[in-house]
Parts: sequence; structure tokens; C-alpha cells
Amino acid sequence: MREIVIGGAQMGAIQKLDSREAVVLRMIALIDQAKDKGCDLVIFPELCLTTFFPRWYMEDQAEVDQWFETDMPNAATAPLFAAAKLAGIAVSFGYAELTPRGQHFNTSILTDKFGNIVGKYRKTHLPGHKEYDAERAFQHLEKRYFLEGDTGFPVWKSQDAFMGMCICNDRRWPEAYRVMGLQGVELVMLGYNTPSVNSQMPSEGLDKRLYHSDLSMMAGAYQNSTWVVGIAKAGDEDGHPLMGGSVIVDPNGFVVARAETEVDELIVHACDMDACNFGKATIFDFERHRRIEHYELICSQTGVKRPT
Ligand code: CDT
Repeated sequence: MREIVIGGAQMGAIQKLDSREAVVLRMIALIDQAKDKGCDLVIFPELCLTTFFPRWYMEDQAEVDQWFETDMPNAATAPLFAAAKLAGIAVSFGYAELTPRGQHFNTSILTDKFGNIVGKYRKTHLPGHKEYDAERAFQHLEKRYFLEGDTGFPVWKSQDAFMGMCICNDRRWPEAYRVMGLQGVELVMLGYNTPSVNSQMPSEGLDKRLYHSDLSMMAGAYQNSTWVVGIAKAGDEDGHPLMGGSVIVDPNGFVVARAETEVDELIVHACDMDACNFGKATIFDFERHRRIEHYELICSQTGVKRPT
């Protein structure tokens, strides 16, 4: 049995005026709870140091850049790294990354239990749009503020398990899980900021949005025989509601822990990485069963081309 006690640290709303330092104090409080529960690893949401700023339309690049981190750790996050190290807990969290070459990415990192960064992932599937869209109930400008990630979907060996990351909208794309599955992934970590309302179909309803989130992660887990941990930033950010629904999903696709609130909340499960072995050796033994000669379209075509 290779057990990793995983804490999913859902975070409640972060308002536009909240400082990173105040947010980090909340994250440290969640680390403290995780230590009491014996966690080895704590997973935080996407872009968890600030409000979900891609909802705001900005033209001034200096204004945009204030939401980004040029170093990690930095002055604001150093106390988080120190607290996690002291607790002997590895962490994964998302932030807006501005590189020395001036590139903007939506990024997540993974540390070991000593506070060393052992993995970095940059979001591949950026949802939303680039220009102000008056047709939408509210904006979602990830395509304006971020470049598409350049990392692919790497998998790292840490804590005697194979771990990968993706971010929010990536969870809806089976290709993301499969690329990690092909590297033997046993734990997919992801954070999300998902509006409770569909800006292009306000009648959709929260229940359906939570269902689609669950469905995507449960399928990704089952079809690749891996744990999937999906953690929300939830609650009302300056009048814009984000859904909760953070979950830990086992390698059979069952939800084993679920957040019940839309505020800071830790969900915990002792995850046995060996629970991935059976599915990987049987129905999802990729080496024996995949038929790549029929999958060529997946890598040669993005959009739909119907037969004539
Ligand atoms: N942050 C993020 O990727 N959110 C998207 C909502 C997209 S709506 C334009 C998601 O897939 O949850």
C-alpha cells in the first residue's frame, strides 16, 4: 500500500481588494488543519493568490501585470512555503506567472515536503475570449491575459507516486488525462475557478455545471485508473459567484470526498496509489488495448470536419 493522505484545500472568495498576504494567511490556516489531519499533500485552487482577475477587462498592461508573480516563492508566498515545510506537507497551488522573458501563463506548481518546487505546469486549454464581449453576462478573458501553456502535461515521481497537474478548463478535455495516463499517472491535481453561471446561457443552472465538472473528473479518473483531485475557488467575488464542488475521485471514478460549502474548507482522504494498479493492468492496460492506428485525427485536426 502506497498511501498519501491528501488534503483538498477549497478556498472561498477572494475580493479584488484582498491582499496576497491576507490570502496566504488563509492558506496557512488550511495547512494547519491539514497537519492536524495527517496530510502529506495539500492541493489549492487555480490562481489562488488573488481574485479571479480574468473576469475584468483591462487595457493597461501595467494594471494586468499587478495580478502576476515574477518569482515563486516571493515575499508574499514565502510564509506559505515555510509553513508547509514546517508541517512536512507538500503543496500544489495555482498562480499567474510572469516570466523573465515577459510571458504570461496560468501556472500551477508542486512542491515536495521540504518546500522545493518539483513540478511546474502551464495551462493548456484557455477558455473564454480575447476582446470585450458585450453579448456575455460577464467577461472571461483568459485568452487575453495568458499565453497557451508550453509545458505539455508532464508527470513527476514524488512521494513514491506518479503525479501530474492540469488546470480548470483542462479537466474537461480527455486528451489531458490520457497524455498523463500514458506516463503512468496515479494522481492528477487540478484547481479551478468556475463561474456558477454560464455567461452565455444564464438558464443553465448550478446543478448542471456541478454535474459537468464531476462527470469530467470521474471519467478522467476511471479511464486512466488514476486519482483525480479537483479543488475550487468558490463563493461570491465582488458580485461574481464561483461554484464549489471540490472533490477527490478514486481510480474507479467514484467521489470519495466532496466539499459541502463555498468557503475555505479542507477535504481529506487517505489515497492508496496502489489502487491504480488493477485498472492499469486490466481494462486500461494501454499497451495491450489501445489502437493508435485509428487515433490519427486526434493529433492532426482541431475542429470538426464532417464527411460530405
Ligand atoms: N478558469 C476556467 O478555466 N474556467 C472555465 C470556465 C469557462 S467559461 C468561459 C471552466 O472550464 O471551468
